[in-house]
This record gives sequence, structure tokens and C-alpha cells, in this order.
Amino acid sequence: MKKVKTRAEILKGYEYAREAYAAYGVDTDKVLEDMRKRQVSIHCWQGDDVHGFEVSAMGASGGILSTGDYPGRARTGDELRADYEKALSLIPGKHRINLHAIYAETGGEIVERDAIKTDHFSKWIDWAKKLDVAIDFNPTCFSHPMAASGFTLGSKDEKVRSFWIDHVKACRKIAADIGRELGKTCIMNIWVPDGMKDIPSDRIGYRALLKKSLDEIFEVKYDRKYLIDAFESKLFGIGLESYTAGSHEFVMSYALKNDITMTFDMGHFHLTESVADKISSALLFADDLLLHVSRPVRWDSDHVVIYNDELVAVAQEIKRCNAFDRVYYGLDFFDGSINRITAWVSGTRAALKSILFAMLEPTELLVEEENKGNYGNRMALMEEFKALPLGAVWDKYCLDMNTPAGADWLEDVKEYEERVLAAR
Ligand code: RNT
Ligand code: ZN
Repeated sequence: MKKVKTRAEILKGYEYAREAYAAYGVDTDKVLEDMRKRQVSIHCWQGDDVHGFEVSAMGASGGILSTGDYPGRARTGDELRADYEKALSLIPGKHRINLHAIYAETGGEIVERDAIKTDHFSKWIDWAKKLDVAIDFNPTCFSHPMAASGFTLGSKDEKVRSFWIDHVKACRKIAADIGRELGKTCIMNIWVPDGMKDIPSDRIGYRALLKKSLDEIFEVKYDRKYLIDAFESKLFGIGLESYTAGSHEFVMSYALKNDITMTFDMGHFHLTESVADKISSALLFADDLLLHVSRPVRWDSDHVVIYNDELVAVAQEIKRCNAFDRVYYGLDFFDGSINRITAWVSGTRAALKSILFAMLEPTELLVEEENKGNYGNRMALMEEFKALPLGAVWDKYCLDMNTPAGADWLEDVKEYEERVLAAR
């Protein structure tokens, strides 16, 4: 494949785009300045199919599933970090790293999840310092014999429940330490698979226990400068079709009442439900919001995010609420059937592209027409904006950020695959 665009070509395209947007009152230079502030938390688990480094790693369970066995999966921290660095070099902008507890590095020693410590993440922390990036964190309440019953924090077995309480407490401590060490807030997202395959007779019982566990976990207070606690809801999981303790209503109520940040995963609702529509409601009652940017195909399949209507609608809502500083983007997809670096880079670039598209929207013009009752004009303008030269502004952003524009990056991935991944 030939080099798609030269610097001169990108600048020429950008000049044209600048005028096209200016005709609608949009200052593309200003938008590109703002784009520098937009961060996406890039999840480590796309790099190894949610495997992790535990001695007894069993692959994702708890109702989630990564399929495909494309060669070259990262097996160690060093391999995963090397792959990450390759991906980061092809993604424009400065972003965040998102780790799960199972990515602890214990030097071959078996350390139970309720006993993990900040030290087990020292390699990640040193690496993040070197790259000057923030780390986000997640307790891993699945893929473990203690989660085999389908319940963790909502378990009726006290031994199981307290094991997971201790794990999440250990994770909050690690996350706060990471935030302090890096001098950058760490967002820790809790998700538990707790649920049942068939109709339960005691829905409220498990939810009451989940609530009790969370209360105990959040008794320990940390400075929000270092740790932001988030909590993720879900509709159902594979093998857990009839009931999920941490449903949307449960999570939203708990989060609002306890000042915890709620997490909307784009695959965790009925497929005809719009996550975009939920954003304005949430923002009127909550200070902030975490998104798990994912792509459900027929179910919560965690396909790689593409630039589709729902992704754009989410970004547009954030733009229209003027809330890019209050809504955190965390990626959550895992596809093991394609080159994992391609998945990372393409998915992250799609998320960023949708953010850029939304930031370039002349929202005031739309609201003006709407307020006048000119709904036909509102629709027609929305349609016209779709054909504005987003690609030329995107290329300029890539150029400014020193990353390949267009599809040039595929060459880099190919070279890396042949040189590094093929040897694994
Ligand atoms: C599961 C949730 C959760 C996980 C990750 C690995 O359905 O979406 O966020 O995907 O924590
Ligand atoms: Zn998620």
C-alpha cells in the first residue's frame, strides 16, 4: 500500500475543510485545540483476550466471552506493554491505560486476589511514568473458582462474599496508590457478574447482599483526586439470562445515593435502547459518568467499536450537553479473531473520530431551528453536516499528533506482526 497522504496534501485538505466548517460558524482550529484534551482509556484486555497473568488463568468467564485464536496473543506483562506501545504509537493524542486486577505481576508466585498489593503493579506504574500516562483500574470479580456459583459480592455464602469484598477493597487501595504515585486520578470501575440462568425466587435477597457488600467496601474513604469509584450495570450475561443483581436500576440508585460514578456499557442494555439518550438524564443528577464503549452485535458481544450511528450519537449527546469533561471514555471490547493491535488501534481511532465529528457540530444552529419549530430545517441541517469534510480535519489531527493519517498505520501493524507477533 502506498503512503496515503503527504504532509502537504493533508494541509491542503485541511484548508478546504476549515472553510467548509467556517461557513456554518465552526472554528476547526479551536476544535483541534480542544481535541488535545480528549482522552480515552485504552483497555489492556483487548491485548490478550481477557486472559491476565495469573498462574491458573482460565480465560474470561462470568457471562463474558472472547472468541477467536488469532496468533500472537500477549502472554506476559512485557509482551502486553510492547504491544500497547505499538498501538499507542498509531493512535493520535495522549490517552489512558486501563488495567484489570488479573494483570498483576507476581513473579510466578501464587497470590490470591484478596491479597494483591500495589507492588504487583510496579512494572505497570513505572511504565506509565515513562510514558506519562494515567492508569485506570478494575477489580476482577470473574474468571475464578470463587465466582463459579455465579455470585460474588451478592453471594449468600459468607466465605465467598467476604473474599470478594476483600478483593475489591484491595483493588481500591491499589487504585488510590496508583493515582497518588502517578499524580493522575485513577478511575476504578466495579463490575460483578452476579446473576442467575433461570428465574430466581429471591431477587431482593442477592441485591440486599450486594448493597451490603458495597457499603462495606466504600466505608474506606480515599481522596477523589487520586481515586474515582465507578460502578457498572448490566442487563444479562451468558448463562445468567434471567437475573442480574447489578441491574441498571440497582446501579443507578446506588450510585446516585452514595456519590459513586455510574458506568454505562454500550452493550449492557436492550439492543433497541439508546445509551446516547441516557446521558442527559444522568448528567442532570450525577457529577460525572463513565462509559464503556463497546459494540454489541445481537448480544453483549464486545465487538471492536466502529464508527457507527450509536457511537456518533453518544458523542453528539456529550457535545450537546457540553460535558466532555464530565464523561469518561473507557473502551471495552475484546476480539481475539483478528490482529489484536489492529483491533485496539481501529477501535480507539473510531471512538476519537466520533468525538471529533461531534465536536465539529454547529449545535447552536440546530437548537435555533428547533426552538423556532423548524424541525424540517433541523433534520436537513443534520443531514448536511454529515457530508462536511470530517476526514480532512481528522487527518490534520493525526498530523498534529504525529501519528499516521489515513490507513498508513496498517503497514506498521503488518511489520510488527511479522517481526514480533509471529515469533510468539
Ligand atoms: C462485562 C463488563 C465488564 C468487562 C470488563 C472486562 O460485561 O462489560 O466491564 O467487560 O471489565
Ligand atoms: Zn463493560
